[in-house]
Amino acid sequence: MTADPSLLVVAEEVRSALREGRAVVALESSLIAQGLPTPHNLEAAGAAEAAVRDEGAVPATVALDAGQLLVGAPAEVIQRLADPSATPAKATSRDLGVLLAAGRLASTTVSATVRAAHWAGIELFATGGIGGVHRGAATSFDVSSDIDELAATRVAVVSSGAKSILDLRATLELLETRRVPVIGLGVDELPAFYAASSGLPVPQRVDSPSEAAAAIGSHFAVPGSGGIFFVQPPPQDAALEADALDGWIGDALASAEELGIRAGGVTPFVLARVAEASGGRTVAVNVALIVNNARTAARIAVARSRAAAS
Ligand code: PSU
Ligand code: MN
Repeated sequence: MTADPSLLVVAEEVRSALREGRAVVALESSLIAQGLPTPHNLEAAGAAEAAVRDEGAVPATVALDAGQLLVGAPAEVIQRLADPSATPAKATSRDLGVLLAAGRLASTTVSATVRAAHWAGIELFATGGIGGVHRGAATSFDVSSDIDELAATRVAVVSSGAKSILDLRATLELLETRRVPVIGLGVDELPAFYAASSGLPVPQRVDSPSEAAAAIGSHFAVPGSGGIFFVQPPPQDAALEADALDGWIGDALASAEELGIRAGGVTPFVLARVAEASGGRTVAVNVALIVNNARTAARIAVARSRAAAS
């Protein structure tokens, strides 16, 4: 694929890794700009990149600035994204073109990051949790564009499932409808983002990075395949109990409704409310799972580059 050099800017380190067939992991930036409060957002961004490097892969955090889609955004851009006073926009894949034209500073959600990763030639991508079907979506029609982007775009996503502020059962059903494989990493159950278990079984499971890499290879080899979605629970020592979470999430969703929060505003609002209500406990687990997912994605990317080289 030829990249338009005026729009897509892939960092030199990322470009040479891709050219040499070395492991690269794309990271999103909406969790920095909209998902986590300061200073935890910048900490999480740095720790996720460090975890990827630790495993021998190259991180590529994605963002938009000054009319360029940056794959491997420099530290200075990540710092501005983490600063609420810079008021970065939140880009989903539909917004990329318009925000590039406007020259805006913007973070990228899962959907935009998946699109950017694919454009740059990156196969692995790590996030906290994808967006999905919101509770009450039957009337609000609020379904994250993450699902359709995953269905369409050949990128492997490593996550802790979908954020538990959502309707997880409906999200799993929609992923099935959209032909996105959902694969547990050493687990048979969909995690509930902040909590380890949702009670919902996942259809497939693998037990090592090399098994995950093999699944990615075969999935991508089947004509017409889009993305592939891996899930793992948050680290055990960080996970929260489902009971307390239900209350915080219910209250946050009710406030969002009362205040008339809509569209792209919903997820950041609800995440901020549960963070407040939990006294920061949801933030701690969110950071821990982001870093853990980045590490796992890097291990899979390394296994994938080894398999390609042999
Ligand atoms: N994971 C996190 N925190 C986040 C997100 C993911 O730990 O804030 C972001 C992702 O960028 C995801 C977005 O794509 O939330 C979903 O937003 P929406 O529901 O508006 O599509
Ligand atoms: Mn939405």
